[in-house]
Amino acid sequence: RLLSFGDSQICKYAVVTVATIGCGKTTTSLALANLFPNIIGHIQNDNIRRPVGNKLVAGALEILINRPIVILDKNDHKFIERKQIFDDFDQLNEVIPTSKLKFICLNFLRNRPQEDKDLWNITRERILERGDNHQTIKAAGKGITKAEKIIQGFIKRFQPVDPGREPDSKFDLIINLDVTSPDSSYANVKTVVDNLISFASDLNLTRPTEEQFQEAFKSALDYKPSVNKIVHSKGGPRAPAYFGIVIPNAEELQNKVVKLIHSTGLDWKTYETLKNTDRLLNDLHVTIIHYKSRKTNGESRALWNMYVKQVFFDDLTKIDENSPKIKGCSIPLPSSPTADIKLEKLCSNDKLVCIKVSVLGLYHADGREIHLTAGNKFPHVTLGTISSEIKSVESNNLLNDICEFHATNGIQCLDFEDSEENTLKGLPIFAYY
Ligand code: DGI
Repeated sequence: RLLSFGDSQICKYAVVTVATIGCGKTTTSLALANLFPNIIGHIQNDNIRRPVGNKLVAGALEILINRPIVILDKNDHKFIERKQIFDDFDQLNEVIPTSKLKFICLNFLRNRPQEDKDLWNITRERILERGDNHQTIKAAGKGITKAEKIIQGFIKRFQPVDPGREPDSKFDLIINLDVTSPDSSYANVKTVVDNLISFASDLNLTRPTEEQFQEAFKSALDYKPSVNKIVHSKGGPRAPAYFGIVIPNAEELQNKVVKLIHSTGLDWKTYETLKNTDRLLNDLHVTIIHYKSRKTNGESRALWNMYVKQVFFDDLTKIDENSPKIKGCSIPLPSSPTADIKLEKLCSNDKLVCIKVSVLGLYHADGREIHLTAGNKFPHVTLGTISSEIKSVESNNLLNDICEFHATNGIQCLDFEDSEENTLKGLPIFAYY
């Protein structure tokens, strides 16, 4: 592939759309592809199987093998999304010399203010007319449909193209379009063609006739989008509260703990209290990552997103989030991923007892490793707390005191022996809602 490109002197053009829903991205893209079938290819984000990841850019690069222009049809309404496109090209493109790869922005919403009534009215009307509100579900209490809520979300989050800063400064050409007139897309197609003729002069494009424009546009308008077009654009099933690792045999683990305590001959008062008050937990788990961790910093947010949007996305889509029984439940992930853990340290203060563990690895059912770290700084199993007011999350504080501050006051600790017996393998991973 590297060689075949070398033969050609022409440039390759990645056309990136920046818009919100209903601005006519797909209509414009299809019309352009109709006009220049051997030159312009089109890849649509909505038609890519979730999780999309870098598949949009990967697909665009495939198209660029045989055609000089590809349109990446996606809203890209935020800086971070545009940046992602550039980053994905950087990472995936092994064929096209950087100097020969040009980026063109189709700027559908030049300087649109965020609370733009015209934009809202026109795109909303187009989408509702298209019949995308197939579920006329009213979004809770607000009196608007799910489709309308999604359109509104995109408009609210919209960040206009700013050529003075990255990532938008990386566009080689920005074509400003308009969406306010009733047949804006038709005019936009012509604007794009004229710009391509002059900017991509190496391609020697011929300007189509008025008739050809009309024909190409008409068949683009007739296109029936897949059901996904709106509903999926927001991306994803409901996120769980956390992902965890099941300890399938709680009794066996408690026996290991008792054995360890006995081996020292010391009193573990809190553990005794838990046993005598029947507060040792029967369902034990290790939290891998919690939804709330997103809030702590950008890295945690990215990690959470990896879990939810990439690694376990297909699992989450299979879980029936509308089931009334889902809240408060641990649901085994349908693809049956597993984890290996090692018991490290039994820890206790006057409130709780827990085991510090290390997560040795997470695995898909076929044995492939999931290359993600645990989001929890100190993965652990809480064995029990002395009252219902003391929540299991307090184990984190105890472990933080022990591991970060080497606290000893009122604290008991015991190391588990580093042995096979204390390594638990193939434990199921679940989502807790
Ligand atoms: O979500 P987008 O890809 O940005 O928008 P789309 O091309 O799917 O267009 C949304 C709907 O609006 C679709 O039914 C086609 C229609 N449409 C597109 N451009 C125009 C248009 N309708 C009118 N009246 N005028 C246009 O210029």
